[in-house]
Amino acid sequence: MSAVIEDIIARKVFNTRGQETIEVDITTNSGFGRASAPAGESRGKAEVVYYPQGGVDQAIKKVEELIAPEIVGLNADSQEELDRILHEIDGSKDFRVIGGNTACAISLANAEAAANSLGILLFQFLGGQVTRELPYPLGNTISGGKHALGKSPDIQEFLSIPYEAESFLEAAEANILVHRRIGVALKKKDKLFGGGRSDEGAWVANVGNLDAVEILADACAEVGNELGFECGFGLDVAASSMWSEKEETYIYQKEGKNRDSGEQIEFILGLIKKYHPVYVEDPLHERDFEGFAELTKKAKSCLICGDDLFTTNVERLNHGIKMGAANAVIIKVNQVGTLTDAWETIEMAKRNGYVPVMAHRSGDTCDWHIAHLAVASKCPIIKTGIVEGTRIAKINELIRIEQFLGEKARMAELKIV
Ligand code: 2PG
Ligand code: MG
Repeated sequence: MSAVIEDIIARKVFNTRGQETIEVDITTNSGFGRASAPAGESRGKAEVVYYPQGGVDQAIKKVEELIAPEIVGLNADSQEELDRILHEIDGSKDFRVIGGNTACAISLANAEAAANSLGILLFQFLGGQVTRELPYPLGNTISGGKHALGKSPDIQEFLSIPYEAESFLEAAEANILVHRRIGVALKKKDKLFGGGRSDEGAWVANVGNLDAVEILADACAEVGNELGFECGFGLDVAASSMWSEKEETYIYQKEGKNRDSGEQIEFILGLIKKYHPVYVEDPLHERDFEGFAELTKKAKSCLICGDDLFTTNVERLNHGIKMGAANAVIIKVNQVGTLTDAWETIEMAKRNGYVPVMAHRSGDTCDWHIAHLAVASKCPIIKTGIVEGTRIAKINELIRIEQFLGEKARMAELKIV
């Protein structure tokens, strides 16, 4: 069956933060796809530019005037060709002409339209008929850094990952239990805590970094004991947000402390040794490949993941691999623009023993496509929150995929190095 693109429509919608974002509809002669783009708050400097000058309104104009004439008539199942055309129309290195979020929404809407035209689900279209592995959910329980206001921790995310659950549903339930238990623990620790939550649905409370790590570690251990499988935890330090270029130091505002690069490495290694997290993201700022390499070498039984460090960019990942900078990489399509770009990065990661982690953005929409991308590309981890509507949209889609796969469904193989 063919899937010839007949129409493309772009519109302005809003993300969780109420910021304007772009949504795209693609109609083929036999199907339909819709996708919208998310937005980060703690962005890597090497990410593509989200919108052309003039913002979402200008991006919509570009879709109508520049992009539609080039892609109407194309076959939607030629994803790589479509993504190549988007690069060609843009002509820049960082999508500043049409906008990386414009490219992201078109690329995803097209894949969805192709799958829909063929009468299959998106993960089957991108991953093939034999795809059957579900990722482990890595979910945010306490927010800090740029994702929270007031006296919250400096570390951006305190994450739960039930990496021994036997099914996705079981893992999602475990994360919800951990999140709930942490809410109760925070009320005991912070008398003024009123149950406030961040954009990602994680708690926002007046607790220190170490208090938050302890509360998280305890909650994961307790829930793990109750459920009878290991419930690990992790951190997204988002260290670029703390790094002062001028003073060459990490500023821990909450703690009232500064740490230079060496002290930062020691601090993170100390946390790993004492609390045994299985995952640490962006422990150092985005230009410190050397620091990353030193930490990765010394850290035991812990994934060291680059987000701002790699920005899903294949060249930056290649550089990191050569240096031994990490052993996991965050994948966010809107950091690079198109599905094909993200796929290249995932493939390079896998060839080199890096764990690819499919991820949401802090400012997200109810778009659930990353659920399918994680399954299709066999990412063993998806980082997409635990509660809150735009996160639940992805979690619930994974529950549907698991049910759809029935007895064939398996949890992905995840080795914590
Ligand atoms: C991160 C993300 C998502 P943002 O740093 O991993 O949690 O945050 O989307 O703000 O970049
Ligand atoms: Mg991050």
